[in-house]
Amino acid sequence: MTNQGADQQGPAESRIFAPPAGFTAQANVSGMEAYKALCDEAERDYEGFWARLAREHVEWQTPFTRTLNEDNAPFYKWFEDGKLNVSYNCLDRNIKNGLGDKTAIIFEADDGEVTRVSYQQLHDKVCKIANGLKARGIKKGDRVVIYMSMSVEGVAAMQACARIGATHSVVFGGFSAKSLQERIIDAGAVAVLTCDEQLRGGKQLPLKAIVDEALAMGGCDTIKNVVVYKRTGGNIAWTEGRDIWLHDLVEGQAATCEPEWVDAEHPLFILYTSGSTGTPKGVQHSTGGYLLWAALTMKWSFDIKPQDVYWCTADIGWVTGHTYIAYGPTAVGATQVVFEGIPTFPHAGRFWETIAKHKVNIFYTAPTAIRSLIKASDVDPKVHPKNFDISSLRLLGTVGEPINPEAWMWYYKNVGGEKCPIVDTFWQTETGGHMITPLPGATPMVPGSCTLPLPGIMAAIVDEAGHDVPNGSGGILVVKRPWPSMIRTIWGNPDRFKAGYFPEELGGKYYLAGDGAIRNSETGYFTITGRIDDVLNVSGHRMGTMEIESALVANPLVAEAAVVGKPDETTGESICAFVVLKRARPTGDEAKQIATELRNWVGKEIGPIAKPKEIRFGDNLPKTRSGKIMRRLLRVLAKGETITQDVSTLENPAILEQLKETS
Ligand code: 6R9
Repeated sequence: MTNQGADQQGPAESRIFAPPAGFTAQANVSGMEAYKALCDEAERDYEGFWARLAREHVEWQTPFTRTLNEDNAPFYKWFEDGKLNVSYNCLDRNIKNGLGDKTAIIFEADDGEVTRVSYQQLHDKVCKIANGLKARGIKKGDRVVIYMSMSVEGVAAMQACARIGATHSVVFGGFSAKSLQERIIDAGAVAVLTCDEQLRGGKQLPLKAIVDEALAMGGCDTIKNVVVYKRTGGNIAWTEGRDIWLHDLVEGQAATCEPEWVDAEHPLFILYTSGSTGTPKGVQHSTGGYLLWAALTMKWSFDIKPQDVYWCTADIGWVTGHTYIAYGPTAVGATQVVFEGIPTFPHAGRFWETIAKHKVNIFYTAPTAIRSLIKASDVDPKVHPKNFDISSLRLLGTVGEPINPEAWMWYYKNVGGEKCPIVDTFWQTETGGHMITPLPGATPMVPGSCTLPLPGIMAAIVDEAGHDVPNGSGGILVVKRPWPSMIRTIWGNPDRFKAGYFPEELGGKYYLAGDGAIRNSETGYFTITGRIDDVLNVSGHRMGTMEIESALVANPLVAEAAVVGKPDETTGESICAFVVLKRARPTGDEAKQIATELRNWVGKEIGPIAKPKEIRFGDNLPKTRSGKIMRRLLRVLAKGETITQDVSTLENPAILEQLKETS
């Protein structure tokens, strides 16, 4: 492990922005004293702190008596003898509290059409789907893959699985048939829920056809049902007996469904994510601990209030769409916008236009989107936020990657009008919810810093032996104590879970996030300096370099490939692949043509998001005498910088010259 962190003095950013006084006055966590009081409570009585919160923010069918079980660490158990149902907590509980007629979802379709769904209507939809799934023999403990676009039905499908105790695994609609097939097999899923087609940016994109292709690849015999939500009415193939329309599945089903009361540790979902080695891993989350943190962070980080209109622009295919669309907002009875489209259709002012249209108060998006919209409004001033009435905003958030201070300042000034706090929320698929973030009514903000851990989150920075490093020195980000919403295991691979997240080198007790970080000497604020492993972050999407390399070498033309990240102004990082072919090194048009072919190949193997932006061909790759590829040097070459490092250990230094340029 190496830390490619910021300079050892700590980040140079010195601007500091206090939360607006008016915001603090009304905030759920008001002022730093309130924040510190919560942190102190957690320090004083860790289990008591979590038990109190779990009783206050979750409704239990059977109360728990044991808060944390560490007997089989790192396979921690939280609230283990408690029973509950997530969908009951997100729907019935709100209806019981008088919110039945409140809008749960404002669905903003790709073409701008709006559909409003109340809590009662969402409840009925979820129950009908749940009953329909049960009628097809799907039951508690089964795995169900959801391969759907952004829709009310997508959220309802997730909630319906939760209602019957089936464990869902949502696969992002941008993944290829092969990626879908691998996930179906790994999860041993019994059903796939999908759409005929998805609608994005005015285009109809196939989903059902990709499911058909995935299932035809073989190995998916466990799949007995493919449920299809009709979104566009486009032409699709049909397998009798296996395929069923969603509207037929729910036909005649009751609008009530007794929730399946499950143990707090019951797996609510599996979500596949990339690691530094091997195939994507199925991150398994719990029911009780996960729900607690989804609800609580809505209240703490997003300061959610009953009258708010909240909008998270993520896709349900990513963890952000799980915690901060499907579960968090519904758990707290909020009204949220669910958006089907893309930020640039029909124009790059779509986000601001939609905020104005629905009077959005809380807006949560990714730095990559902000950066691309800054660029777009430089090119076309008409799409600049100042042309839209976005004065309803009171809080902004970012997630997915570090936000550079310039983009933060633009967001703060032009979107927030210098009156909205920004919560730069650091977290991961594995953490289930926010970990390090400003509290909007408490923490003074520094652009580019995710500031301080949430109360109860024992984040720290250590060296490679697991020893604390002083503030101002970079190191490895860890969490020293288990927390309720943490990953429970990797589906079907507990050894990989233990070795990967609780490595022996760090003493086996600390959760290893996989990111480098540094704390400011004066404020103690955290700044994330990026992954310390071979994981890339392209537009906030996580991808393993190994995965892309394996996809490349699976092509019959390719002998060897090495993939590195290259800093990119808009996407944060971009993928640069160095490739050795089995035939002579191509140049000119031939190189261009093969590069296109390989890009499309990766698109088929993994999905369009994994296509390398740049491919360079060499007769070989730079290797040490023992045959190890020197990725460090490739990173320098990718950036177009001159190599200043010692290359005397290289077997073949001449190769560096050849790999300097894009073919
Ligand atoms: C929620 C999510 C996790 C990785 C994480 C880190 C990066 C996320 C960040 C951030 C700096 C932030 N990351 N939020 N880096 N500041 N506010 O994105 O989950 O897809 O699993 O990615 O994203 O590198 O390790 P996931």
